[in-house]
Amino acid sequence: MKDLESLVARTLAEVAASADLAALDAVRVAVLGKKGTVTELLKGLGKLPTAERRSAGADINRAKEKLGAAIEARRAQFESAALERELASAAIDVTLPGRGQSVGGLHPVTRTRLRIEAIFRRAGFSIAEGPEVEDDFHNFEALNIPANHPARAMHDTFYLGDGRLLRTHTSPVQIRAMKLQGVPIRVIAPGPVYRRDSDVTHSPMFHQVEGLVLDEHVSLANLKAVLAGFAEQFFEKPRGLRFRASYFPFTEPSAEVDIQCVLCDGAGCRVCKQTGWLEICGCGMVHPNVLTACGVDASRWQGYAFGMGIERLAMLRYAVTDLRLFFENDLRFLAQFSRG
Ligand code: 2NL
Repeated sequence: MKDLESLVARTLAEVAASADLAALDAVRVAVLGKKGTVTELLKGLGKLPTAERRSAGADINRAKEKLGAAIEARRAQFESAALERELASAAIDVTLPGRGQSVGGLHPVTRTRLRIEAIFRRAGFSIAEGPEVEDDFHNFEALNIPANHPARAMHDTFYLGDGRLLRTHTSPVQIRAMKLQGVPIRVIAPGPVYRRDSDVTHSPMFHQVEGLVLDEHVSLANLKAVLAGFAEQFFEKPRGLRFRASYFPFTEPSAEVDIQCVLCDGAGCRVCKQTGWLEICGCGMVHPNVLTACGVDASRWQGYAFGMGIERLAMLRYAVTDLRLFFENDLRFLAQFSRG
């Protein structure tokens, strides 16, 4: 009985000293496990004289219960301490100030593209898209720009080295539309284009919208009316237009279109360089060679095409004087656009 008392005292001390759940479990196994000291004592009861057996059994069972309870209590301590630690580490300070939220918006170039698309959709145009990586045929050959044609130099093309290239205009989208849908056709092709050109007024990637209308009786007068209507709706005011004769390999005749300055109403300012006019568009009647290359009968069908820079239109509409602002994505700039 003396041994039992000291075993209990020693074990209680060990339970109190155990540093973690694993140490505690080692104590439990050593005392109460299948081969534990207390378990062995119980097994040995049979060898005692009958007279002592009863009270010894009661003593050992009391010791066993006492130790079991002490171990259980210590285990509960460890578990609640672990829970406390976890709660403390995951604590959220709900009194901290929030990070705030701000509403995003569409990029001014996107806003401008959507505005252009809406105007032309109302005028009966459909909207076509196509690959940005193109081949020589769709970007040049079909547009009456053969190899070694001086017009190729104008385009400062990015070549991929395997015969493919980054489209220098969205005309190839219209070439594909002509081949696929045939005539009559009334389509615009907005999207990014690429040119090896980078300075204050040129970006290697910019956005263009081209338009193409082919039918049996489409004339230059129709082109003038459509462009005048577009300019009036885009700038929210009727404007004078003037056509200057120009040259593109894919149109004949060709013209560049100026609009009366939207900032000074033609009086002369910094943006129009005191001329009162702004160039907004290149255009012309589609060259018969282009029609033929797309399988369209040039003796029956004719029409016009035009091309405009979307960034240029965005600059005029929003009175932005530096093209590069559109590509820097500085939120202090972008956050200023909420007008459609
Ligand atoms: C400009 C000039 C222009 C076209 C683009 C075109 C497309 C086909 C056939 C014929 Cl499929 N022409 N596009 C025509 C004239 C001018 O763009 O200054 N763009 C910014």
